[in-house]
Amino acid sequence: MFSSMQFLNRVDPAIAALIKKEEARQRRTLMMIPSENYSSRAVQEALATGLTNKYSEGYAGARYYQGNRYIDAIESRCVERAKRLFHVPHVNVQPYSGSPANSAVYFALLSPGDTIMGLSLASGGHLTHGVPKLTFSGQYFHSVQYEVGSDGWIDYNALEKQIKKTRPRLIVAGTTHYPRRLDFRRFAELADQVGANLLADVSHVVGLIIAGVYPDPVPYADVITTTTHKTLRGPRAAMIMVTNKGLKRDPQLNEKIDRAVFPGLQGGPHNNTIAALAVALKEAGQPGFIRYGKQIVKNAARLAERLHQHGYQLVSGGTDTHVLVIDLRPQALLGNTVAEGLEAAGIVTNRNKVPFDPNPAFYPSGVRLGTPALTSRGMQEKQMEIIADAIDQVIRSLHQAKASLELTLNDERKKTNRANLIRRAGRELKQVNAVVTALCRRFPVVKEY
Ligand code: DSN
Repeated sequence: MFSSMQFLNRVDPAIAALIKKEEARQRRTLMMIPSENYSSRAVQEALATGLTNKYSEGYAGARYYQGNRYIDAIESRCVERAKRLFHVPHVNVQPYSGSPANSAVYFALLSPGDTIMGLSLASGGHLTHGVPKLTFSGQYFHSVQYEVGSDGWIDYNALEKQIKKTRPRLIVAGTTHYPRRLDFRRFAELADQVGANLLADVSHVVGLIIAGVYPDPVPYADVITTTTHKTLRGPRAAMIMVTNKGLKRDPQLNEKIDRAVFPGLQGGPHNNTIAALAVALKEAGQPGFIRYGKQIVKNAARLAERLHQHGYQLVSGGTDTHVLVIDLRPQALLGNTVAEGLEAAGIVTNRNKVPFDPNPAFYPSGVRLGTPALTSRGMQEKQMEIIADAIDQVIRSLHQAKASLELTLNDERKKTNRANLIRRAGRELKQVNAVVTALCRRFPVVKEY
């Protein structure tokens, strides 16, 4: 897609060939995993530089290694751009990715055993938001999770009761597949009532915040984390932002966050990634980015509307963000079958839990779709209708194939049965793939933003 790989071709043709195949796959399929996107050529060029050779533990002006004059300038510029774009007084751009960023916030603000509260995985949260047993955040802290109501929406009155009862030290307002906007003001009111810190994890929606189509948490949260490779279209990394509200509450917060990242949890920052993030932040500060963010939401709304017209049940009834989740229980299909069937047709999504899912996470009842990457390719509402029709055709053909093979939901857990089912639907999936190919040709992957 973007790489010339002049040297790699010669030194390691096997890896070069696999990279080319992956880039070709990204070009000829519809990237509909809502956490994925296409970074620009400029971002990728910054990543593939000699900055990866340098160690620079510490922060600009206070490193533990010599030779950091230019690294300091790059990191400082990155920080300044982030501060300007988000209107916050302090940013740490060193976290390697979202999970380390959230862990650093916990390390800075909490002691083991403190109560944290986040949205459950099935309701749309993230592993690091306190999922019990499986995760660091669920094992080292006393984790209380909140859920959406039976309508798929967060019920803030129920949340208030839960917060008053459990009195968490830290509340996470953040999502990975909750399709609705969060009310950060309400979260802050509830957190203030029990003296809890409010962490907004805006990894999925950061680009929408920049575009003004999602609420801005800056006036309400103490700390904000975000990954930088989703709607922001940067490299795989993360940032931690401290707000004025957070600083007012704790004037040492900047230092606490910085010390938690380094030396608390990480060693040397990935300088090539930080340079690429600086580039992405510059791109996100252009007027075109605002149009981009608005279009993501318009596209998701149209996709949801059309799927709804086809009779699909969407979690929360639709979306007002970039993401939607189809609840496949009415179709009696597993998310696995649908995600694999869609992939066979060139539409790349991921299987996902739905709220109150009776099935386990590995065999969930939903499929998650998003529009950020399609929008980066320049697709608009008309294309979303074509894609919704294509998704419908795939799901209907899988449903029919399953009936003809007389498979149960339990049978569907077996990979070979799913492969059989997808083979049976082969002709229809091929037809859909022709539509996908035509769309991909008409909307090539964008190299410049
Ligand atoms: N793995 C990301 C997602 O797909 O939403 C969250 O970190």
